[in-house]
Amino acid sequence: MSNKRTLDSFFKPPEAKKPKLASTEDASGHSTYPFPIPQLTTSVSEGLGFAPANEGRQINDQLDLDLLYFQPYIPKDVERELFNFLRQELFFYRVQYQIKRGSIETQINTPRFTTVFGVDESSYFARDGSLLDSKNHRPVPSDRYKCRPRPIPSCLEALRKVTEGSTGCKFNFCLVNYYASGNDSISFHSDDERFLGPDPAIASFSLGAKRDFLMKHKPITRSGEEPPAESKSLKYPLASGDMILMRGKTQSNWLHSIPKRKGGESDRGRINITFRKALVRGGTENYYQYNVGSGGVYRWDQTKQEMRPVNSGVEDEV
Ligand SMILES: O=C(O)CCC(=O)C(=O)O
Repeated sequence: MSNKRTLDSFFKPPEAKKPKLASTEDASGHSTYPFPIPQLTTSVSEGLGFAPANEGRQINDQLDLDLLYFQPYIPKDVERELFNFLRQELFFYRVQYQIKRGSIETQINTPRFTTVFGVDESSYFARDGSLLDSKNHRPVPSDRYKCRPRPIPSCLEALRKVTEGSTGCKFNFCLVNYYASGNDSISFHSDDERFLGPDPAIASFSLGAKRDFLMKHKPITRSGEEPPAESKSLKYPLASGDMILMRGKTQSNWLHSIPKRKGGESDRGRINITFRKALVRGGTENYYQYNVGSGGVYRWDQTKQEMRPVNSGVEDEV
């Protein structure tokens, strides 16, 4: 079709422009990013200004449990656009790592897409993106980290700031999971690593498909006895826009998971964003090892409606 405007089109009022998901002119790049990440659209960043959309409900009626549950946190007219934006614009990884059980080494394939941004308290990013020492404000020596820490991009930084404001907690890390289908999952674990300090607060956001979030108390004794009957297992069907703040004794006493699910809306994809605060370098190394790793980059392909490897040299036959 020619680009020339016909007489007809000349007199027709211009069609309403499709809302752009992102403006690439405003992309925030960094030397550690595989590709630049655009800024949020004005409508999303303005919409986040109304978050939290609801007050958090305190859940502390079980032994050692301390949750604040926002249903939702992200306003309804914003969550869908934010989900589409993050799925389309972030880079993801499918991390593989080895574990040793006794003398046997096993390769673990992480059953979801992951990515991570941030750095522990010993360092911080200057406005120009350079990494500085928190004490002397000088550039961090190149051997401080084996990994290459990445600054939180502006699109997630906006949410981090709002979350800090509404929870009174401080965060320097942002981990993102993408569960492409009901086959993607995270098994029972707790975020109780020493590098998070005692009683860490973790703000966990859900966007996209509804998925069950399960919680159960850790066995109470060393012999692995069941916890007392009053601490029953919990199930929260997390919906798009919801946020659960886990705090207090929760991580040291409870396990959580997103189990695999067949059917339902799981195959529409779900994004989980967690904000955390790592105190020491070991936290930075750990988070980059398990959420970026050493494999290839994936990016959302809007035409194929799936995550595809970037520049892998592999293409589908057409
Ligand atoms: O996807 C979720 O809601 C949970 C994520 C999680 O447990 C984690 O990243 O440690």
